Amino acid sequence: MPIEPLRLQTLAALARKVLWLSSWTIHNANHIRPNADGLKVGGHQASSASLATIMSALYFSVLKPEDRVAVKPHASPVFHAIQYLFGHQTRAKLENFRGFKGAQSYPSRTKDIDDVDFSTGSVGLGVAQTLFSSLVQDYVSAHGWMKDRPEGRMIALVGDAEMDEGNIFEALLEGWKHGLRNTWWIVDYNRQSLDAVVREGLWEKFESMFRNFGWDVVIVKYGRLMQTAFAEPGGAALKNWIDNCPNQMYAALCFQGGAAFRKRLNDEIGDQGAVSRLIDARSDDELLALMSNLGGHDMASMIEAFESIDHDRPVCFIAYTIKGVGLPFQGHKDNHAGLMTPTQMEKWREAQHIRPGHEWDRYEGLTQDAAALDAFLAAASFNRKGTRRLSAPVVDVPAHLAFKPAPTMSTQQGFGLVLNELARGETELASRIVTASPDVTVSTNLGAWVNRRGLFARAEKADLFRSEKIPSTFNWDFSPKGQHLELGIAESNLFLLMSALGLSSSINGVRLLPIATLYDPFISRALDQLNYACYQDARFMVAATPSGVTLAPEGGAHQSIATPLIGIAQDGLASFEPAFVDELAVMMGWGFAHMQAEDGGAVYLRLSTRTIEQPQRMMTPELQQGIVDGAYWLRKPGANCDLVIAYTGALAPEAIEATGLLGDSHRDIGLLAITSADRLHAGWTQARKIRRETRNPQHLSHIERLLRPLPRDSGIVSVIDGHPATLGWIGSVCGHRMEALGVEHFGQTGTIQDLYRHHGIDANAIIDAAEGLSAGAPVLHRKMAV
Ligand SMILES: Cc1ncc(C[n+]2csc(CCOP(=O)(O)OP(=O)(O)O)c2C)c(N)n1
Ligand SMILES: [Mg+2]
Repeated sequence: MPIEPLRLQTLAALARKVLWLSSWTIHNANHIRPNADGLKVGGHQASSASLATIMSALYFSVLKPEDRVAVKPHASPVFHAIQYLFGHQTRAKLENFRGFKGAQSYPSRTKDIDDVDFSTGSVGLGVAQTLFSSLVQDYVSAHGWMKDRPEGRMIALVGDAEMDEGNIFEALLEGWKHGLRNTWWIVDYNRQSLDAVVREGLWEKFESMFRNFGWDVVIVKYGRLMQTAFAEPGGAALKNWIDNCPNQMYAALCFQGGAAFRKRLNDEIGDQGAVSRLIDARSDDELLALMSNLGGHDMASMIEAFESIDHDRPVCFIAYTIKGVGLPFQGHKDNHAGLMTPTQMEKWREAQHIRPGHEWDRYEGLTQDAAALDAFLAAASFNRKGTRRLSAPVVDVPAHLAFKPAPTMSTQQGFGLVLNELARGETELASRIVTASPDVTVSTNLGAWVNRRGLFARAEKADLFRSEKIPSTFNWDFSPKGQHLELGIAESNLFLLMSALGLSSSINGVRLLPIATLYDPFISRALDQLNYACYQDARFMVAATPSGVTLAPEGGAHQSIATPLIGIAQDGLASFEPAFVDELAVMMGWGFAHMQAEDGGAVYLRLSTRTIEQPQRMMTPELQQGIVDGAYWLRKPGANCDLVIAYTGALAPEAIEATGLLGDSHRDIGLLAITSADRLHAGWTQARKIRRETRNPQHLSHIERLLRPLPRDSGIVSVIDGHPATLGWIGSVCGHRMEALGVEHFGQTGTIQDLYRHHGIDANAIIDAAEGLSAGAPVLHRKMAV
């Protein structure tokens, strides 16, 4: 259907305004803001410019309230400019772009005020996030929770070089497996990256790849000016020249301008009668306007492309653009961080009919009537439902999560038992849990949960082994009611899926409680994805198992050393490492509540396959609090304590044994169970801050309350199956001498006992360390070699 001319004109005018405002925002931050004293904050005028038209088409006309968008990081100024025109962004924030509390360099869900749907920044991740958000929408829909809310399209604006990121391809494959729908990726095909001009013919690779995965591909190459010229006599020759012009050359000519285009065209096709007339009929400016009228800069072509989609299959739009279009450095290969000089800006300002001092005026320089523009923006379907952030009620979490106890267990096993118990019940909590695992569902003990709750797929699919009556431990039927999402091995997809599931209450208005399981060492494989999920404030639980060198039989390649430090350092992630299953049950219960709390976050449980003896004890409120706060006395020291052994996780038996053996030579030993180095450390930092701010010396953190009563000369030996620095800071809390044991090298295979001895984290190593710290009597007992 032809696009109504007035609508088209208005949209084109708004797109010009968006280009102006985004460039001005960057210019202001670099050249005008009072603190811009020679320190250029940059801002990517070129990278932004290439999306001004496409994004204006989307936001001002195409998007519906239920659609969600991930904007290419460097198009942030365009996004903010659009929201400014809508009235969702303030001038003060734009004037403070990239400044403290100003509009963010890259759109941020948590830091920006203008309703960013998905944060971006680390390229590739926002793109895949849209794919997983679409799968989550399908999940919510299949479970009957959408009510009468229409399904939205999950849309990514993608840089062409961004497509180099492998995580996008991993996601594509997963999307295909799950019958992806309602996903649009719009590639800003400006044929430039940060450093370079992209390879020739890249679009062909994109096209065949997307089609291969069942996507529709829409290539928007030529704008209306071009299409009109192609219809003129000689137009076919011009089109042929454009199609064959190498990317570098086209970019260089766009930079050089109309005269350069004329010379090159005349040199190459100028003797062909009709085409010469076509070229000669245009001034240099007109020729440049024609040659830079690629599809992505043509409002009519983009609207038409978007409105032509009449199905819910995923679509990849390849929109040809020029990086920096309309700006003096358009097409220059070095323009990624390019900034217009004040002189260039001044010239451009005049050309845009913008009066000095009126640069921020919303409609300055436009010929349209302000009231009509106001009405047009107010009527945009994007705004129809007001705020885009939804919410969902908090799901009740019982005070105690049950599990079937056994005298000896591993925490991994315990994790399976807690989930199995939840799966048996009919609680709201259980119905909102969604699990996923990258091909390690069985080996991370999720099997029992999946047996009871089933796998998710939009269409029913029975387990063939079961229908064929072949005995198997696992009866895995797929159905729209299933609660486990089966993923391929790629860990990247796991965390991006967690990011999507973990934002469901905000995006779909439906609370989900996602749980991921994976092998602990492979957290590093998708660390940026985990970081990204946390950055967006997605709420999920990760059970990472097995871990450390304790996974001995799994072999050296899988040993994880750094993950406890990641647990401490990762913002937005509360990390725990239980030794016993009753602790784990407390952590999981707390975790489900934390995942729903306003100021909560995601949760990481570092688990183990080591079977150890379980304590027979009551879970008192005090013990429960200690576990959640990060530590409790397994053996409380008295006033004469001269040694504390502090342990984490699977090394509990070594710590307990060493405590026993040291009993004869030490008067009074404390045994400190550390359940969360992360929360202990965070509490300590927080308490110091509060003390400084309130000048109240009484405000103590949990670790301070535990250690303060100890005599100053008692020593602390800490031990963890992970990097020793995880607990090494504890000595400085109250100034105790300390020796931190842990693992600093990996790769050696062996039995658990071999490896504990090799890495110096066994009972004897603890005893040796204690001896080194104490001035007291020599140790009488050591563990005999077996
Ligand atoms: C994971 C990651 N690596 C590197 C960067 C730095 N970086 C930002 S944009 C960019 C090039 C982007 O090129 P393209 O996607 O084509 O976008 P364009 O600027 O051309 O629009 C790079 C390397 C980043 N933001 N994220
Ligand atoms: Mg590019």
